[in-house]
Parts: sequence; structure tokens; C-alpha cells
Amino acid sequence: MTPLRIDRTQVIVTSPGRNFVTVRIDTADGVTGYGDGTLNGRELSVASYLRDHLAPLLVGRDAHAIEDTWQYLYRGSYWRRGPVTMAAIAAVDTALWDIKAKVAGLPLYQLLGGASRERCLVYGHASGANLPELFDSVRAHLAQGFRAVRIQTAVPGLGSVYGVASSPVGGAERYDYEPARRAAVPVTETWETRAYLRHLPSVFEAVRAEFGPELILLHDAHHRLTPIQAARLGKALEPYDLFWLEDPTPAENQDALRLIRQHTTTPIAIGEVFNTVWDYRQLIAEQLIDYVRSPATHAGGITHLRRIADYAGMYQVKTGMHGPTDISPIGLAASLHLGLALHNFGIQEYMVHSDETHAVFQPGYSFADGGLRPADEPGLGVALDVECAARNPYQPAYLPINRLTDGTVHDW
Ligand code: CS2
Ligand code: MG
Repeated sequence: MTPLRIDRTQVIVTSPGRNFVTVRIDTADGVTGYGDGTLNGRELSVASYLRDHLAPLLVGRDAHAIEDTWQYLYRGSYWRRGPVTMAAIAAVDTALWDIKAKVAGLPLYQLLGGASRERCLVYGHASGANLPELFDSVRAHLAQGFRAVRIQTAVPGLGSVYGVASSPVGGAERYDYEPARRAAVPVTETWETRAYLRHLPSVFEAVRAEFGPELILLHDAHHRLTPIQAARLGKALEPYDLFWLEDPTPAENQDALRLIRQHTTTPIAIGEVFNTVWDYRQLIAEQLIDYVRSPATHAGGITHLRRIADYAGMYQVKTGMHGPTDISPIGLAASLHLGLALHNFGIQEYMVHSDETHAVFQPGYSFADGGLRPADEPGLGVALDVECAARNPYQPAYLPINRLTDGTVHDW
């Protein structure tokens, strides 16, 4: 087969409401592919990795040789794994899959085994500073057609905490929460676990009483609990039948999940900060989790995320790919194409990008009946307006730092 020579690789850093890192690969035959390498708060590190170290290696390579390119970039750097490396490789990998599908004249999922379902079930982000606001937010998501919602609330006595939208949530078109604040240094948030543990079960009791047993409910503990605190929360939430409790405890300590499993049957989702299959090995092999969270953007692209999903599938662990607004529409589309094809797809996070973001990235995926379906056009099905991207230059923005009430730094 005639090679499809890579002619040019561009790294586009743009900030339509928030920062994104996009790779554009053009072949000598004029086929263009896009990939997402956004890493919230560390975008310039990924951009430099791509621009200074990977782009020069790609010129003249065969764009069709996706596996060889993945192995060349992963093993060739010597220094393996890690969020920056794997986001950079992901951006190149996704762009090459986009090109291959465009040349084949097929939507990408057709190259990954074809559709295993009509659409990918998604969950939206419902939140509120108090129960009335939270209920309004849930109703707004139900009115938009969501069948699954993540529930995040303020904690009495604490100020701004993770996951509570800043805009008026009642009837809002979208969940308006961008944790990475545009500033030269991160803002500080305050946390107190005992207040959170006292409060949260009553919130889910109220949500179940208001919306009934059918609605799919999820919650993100965002890495903040000790193992025994996470075990206690999982047990306390069992009566409310959560689809999953996410990131209950920092998962570098994978033995911690053994303790949690001994105390609760609430399903566990972990992995949005993981970036290779090796990060999951113990958690999957010991059945310590129920969902893997990595998206294509942070786990080496479609090539490697598929390996993670297939390993998970051997243990009846399903996917729950990360889909916040700091994954671009290109990254979301990549996850959707793979998710549509996978047998062990579980659920896709869908935070809904802003109009500003959609001025730069025009996705072809469609939302209906509580799910997303990728575009049926050749490739990923996302267009990028490079002129509009250029009109939105990078602005420093960082995720908050979390401190306990005594001032000790804590997981955010
Ligand atoms: C969160 C993310 O969506 C989630 O599950 O954990 O929004 C996370 O806070 C951001 O991606 C951080 O940039
Ligand atoms: Mg999360």
C-alpha cells in the first residue's frame, strides 16, 4: 500500500473560554487529522512536548502506520507514562485515526468494529449550593433529555467547593463550572471532610425522595477521602443506589480500594488521572473497581484506551470515560467513537461545552434520548476554525489548591 506521508504537524493552543491544545496533522496528499492533547493547567507542557519533541519526528512518516507510530513515540522517549507524555501521544494518535478514517471514507467507529449500540448513554453535571438549587439543576437536565446526572453540592460551613456551578443553575442551558480559574496562580479552596460526610447522605436521600428510584445518579468524591472515610461514605450511600461513587480516595494507593470493597457494594469509578493500562492493573485484576475513567485524550489516544478497555472487559469492568469541558470536542468525539464500538461501554461524561468553545470546534456528534452518537461523516466528525482559534490566544489558568481548615494542603 502506498504510504501516506505526513507533511506537517501543527500545535494549536487556543482559549475560547478555556485553554485547549490541539494537534493538526496534514499529509502530503492533503488529508488533515485533528487530535486533542489538553491537560488542564499544564497545557503549555503538552504543547512544548508536541512542538519541540514529537512534531519533528513525524515528518515523512506514513500516517497509516498508527501502531508503529504509537510504539515509536512511547518507547522511543525512554521516559514512559505520565500525564504530559500520554496526552501528547494521544493527540498524535487521535489525529492519525482521524486521517485513516477520512481516507477510508468511514466514520471512525466503523474502523473500531462498528456500532455496538444506537448511542452512548451520557451523564450531565447537576449541582446546587442548596437543595432547591440542586433540584432545579436536576430538572433542567431532565428537561434537556438527560437520563443520568452527577450530583454535587456545597457543604454547609464551607465556601466554594468542587463541582458546584457558579451560574444560576435553574433552567441554565449548561452546567457553568470551569474549575481552572484564569490567573497567574491557583486560587485556594477550603475543605472539611467530616462536614461533607455528615451532609452528603441527606442530599441523596432528598434527591431520591424528589426524583424517584429510576433516575441514574452519580457522585464524584474527587480524591478527598481516606480509605475508611470512603468506605463509610460508600456504605452510607447504598440505600440511594448510585451508579457509581467516583475517585473516593487517591488511587496511587491501590490497596486502599481493598478496604473500601470490604465495606460497601456502591460501585466505584477511578482513573481520570490515570494514563496507561499499567495504572489500572491491580484495580482491575482484583475487581476493586467497576468503571475505568480514562478518556482518549489522557490515555495515549484511541490506540491505548482500547487496550485499557479490553483489559477491563476481561473482568467485567466497564468504561466511564471522562468528559469535562477541559477535554475538547475533538477529545470527546474520539472517546465517543471508541465508546460506540466497545462491548463493555458503561457511560460517557458529558459536561456540554460553551458556545465560545463551539465557535472554534464544531462537533458533529448529536444528543438524543439521553445519549450521544458520533457523527456518521468520515473521520472523527469535528471541524476546527483555525482563524477563530487564533483569535483566542492562551491565557494562564490553574486548577484550585485545596486546604483543610487548619491550612494543611489537601487533594483538590
Ligand atoms: C472531574 C473533572 O468531571 C470530573 O469527573 O473530576 O471535572 C476534573 O475536576 C477536571 O477535569 C479537572 O480539570
Ligand atoms: Mg472526576
